Amino acid sequence: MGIQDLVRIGRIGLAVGVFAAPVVLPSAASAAQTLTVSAGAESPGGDVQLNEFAPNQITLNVGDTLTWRLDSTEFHNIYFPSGGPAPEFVQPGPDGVFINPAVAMPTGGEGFDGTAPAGSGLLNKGQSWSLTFTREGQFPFLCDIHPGMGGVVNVVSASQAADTQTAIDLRRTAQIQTELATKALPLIVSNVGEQPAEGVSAGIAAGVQAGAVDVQRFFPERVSVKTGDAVTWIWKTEDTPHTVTFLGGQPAPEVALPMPQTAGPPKLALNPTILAPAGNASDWAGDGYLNSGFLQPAPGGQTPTYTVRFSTPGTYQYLCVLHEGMVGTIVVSN
Ligand SMILES: [Cu+2]
Repeated sequence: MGIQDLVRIGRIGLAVGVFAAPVVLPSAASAAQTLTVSAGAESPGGDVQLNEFAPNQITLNVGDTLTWRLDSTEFHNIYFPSGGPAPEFVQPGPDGVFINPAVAMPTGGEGFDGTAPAGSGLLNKGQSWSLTFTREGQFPFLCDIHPGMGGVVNVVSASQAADTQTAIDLRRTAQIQTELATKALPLIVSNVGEQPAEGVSAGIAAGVQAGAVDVQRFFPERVSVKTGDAVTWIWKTEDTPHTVTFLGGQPAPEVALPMPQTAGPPKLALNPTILAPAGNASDWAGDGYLNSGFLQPAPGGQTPTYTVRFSTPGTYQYLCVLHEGMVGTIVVSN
């Protein structure tokens, strides 16, 4: 989720882990060095999100520091479970659905020896997080938000060969360009839209995805129908939730709401206004807030769809409130 609002709230209300990228030391043979990798990547327009670390296998010498820089609109965290469980991103409770503080907030210190978890907290585009590796070993890490997004830091003794920034940059560029060319482009080109169901005039794919490659678009983006026609959106991704939201002149709702606690930092609740369906989709007159709610199947559940019948001529913009720039237009004419 490119939830700028959430992280903005986090920066105001919480100490979300933000560290300035350390200065890269001159590459003297035995001096500890700082190397930088990407957490997340994206197409130039940002509509294709690559939910992966680039590169995701890094070899360091003991004492070296690795910096992860957020290079995507989608937010991520970096978490070293150190043999323990990976925390869930969201936690449903009796009073709402909350972002897990173990994901949202930094965990551990600046040095890491693999004996306890370490985590960055939520990072937004341009932010970075660094960890200095003080012991040899193989240390797996992951993003708690995106299933399958992970990597390994391999820490070797000072006398063994380790990565250089030049080698990392070459691997990063090759990885990102390969993903965009061989996965994202075919996904986009092959998605010509969805067949409408019976009684429906147009079908629209709400996002398409192949593993780490997440295309955050509606296909087709612009659809023309007649008054009284219905349009169905079909959730086409593998795990990314989307919404179909007509704002009806209102500002886009915040994705996460800080809920003050009697002690400690506020809890971040997912806004019920975006989680739940709202408005009369079976006969929408083109005004007022109309929302699908989260389009994302329960495990093993059916593919979600959302159908709106349009009763009033007009040109209606809609968006996914979770993904910046994911927009579409429905033109309704007599
Ligand atoms: Cu979306």
